[in-house]
Amino acid sequence: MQISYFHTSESVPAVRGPAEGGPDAAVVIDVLRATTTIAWSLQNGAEAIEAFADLASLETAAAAWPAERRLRAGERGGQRVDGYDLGNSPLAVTPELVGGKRIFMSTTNGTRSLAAVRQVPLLLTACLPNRTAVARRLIERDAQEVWIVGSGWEGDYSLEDSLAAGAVAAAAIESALDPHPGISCANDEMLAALALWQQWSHDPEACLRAASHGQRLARLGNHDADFACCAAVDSLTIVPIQAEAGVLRAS
Ligand code: 3SL
Repeated sequence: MQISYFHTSESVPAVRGPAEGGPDAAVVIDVLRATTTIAWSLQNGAEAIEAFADLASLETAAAAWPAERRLRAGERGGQRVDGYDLGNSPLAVTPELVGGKRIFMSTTNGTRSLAAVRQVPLLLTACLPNRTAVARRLIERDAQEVWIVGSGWEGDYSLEDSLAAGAVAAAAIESALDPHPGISCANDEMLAALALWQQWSHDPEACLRAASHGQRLARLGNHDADFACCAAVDSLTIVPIQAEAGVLRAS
């Protein structure tokens, strides 16, 4: 397995099919907070997450879904979009609220990264809570060419997504059984992310709080519970997987 890491949706190359040398698997990461919220929504019984890069397409798709079985989750600039049912906190997606519902979701950066790799045959989302479960799934599915895609912030690098990319790759290396699938880092970004994980794995929450987006969230109000939830390494075994274009289900 060869793993490459791309910091943002903007840095992802044009996707080609596996037969043309493109990836057979992609893993999208937005630690703060979209992919953590996606994992917790599915853990708590949401029927699916349907992700949109923009609010207009979200509105159209949500309007076509039965009102009693839908929730609209919208975040811009770290805050809930006015009039939406949910923002982007993993603490808000309780079983009582999301059970059986489809969540129509758009966030500033995370859902754009999902859109960038939606043609890849196996598309998963990862966060620190499910990083080992995702790594094991890649091994079980015998993924050969894996792209990990961070979300960053409006086109710029983010520390916390790179930390989690390193955490997923480290878990893949640790989980690889005999015969060893030969996991290797395919670009410098992946090697740097692994080094970042080695630096902060003893205290990932400190890394999230030090990151520029962590500081942005802290300026918006008390996000202590969000930080703790997003930093809880290996607290979930659920693996969100794209079941149809733009639709993520639990697996
Ligand atoms: O950028 C995103 O997609 C969001 O996850 C940002 S926030 O954590 O909800 O502010």
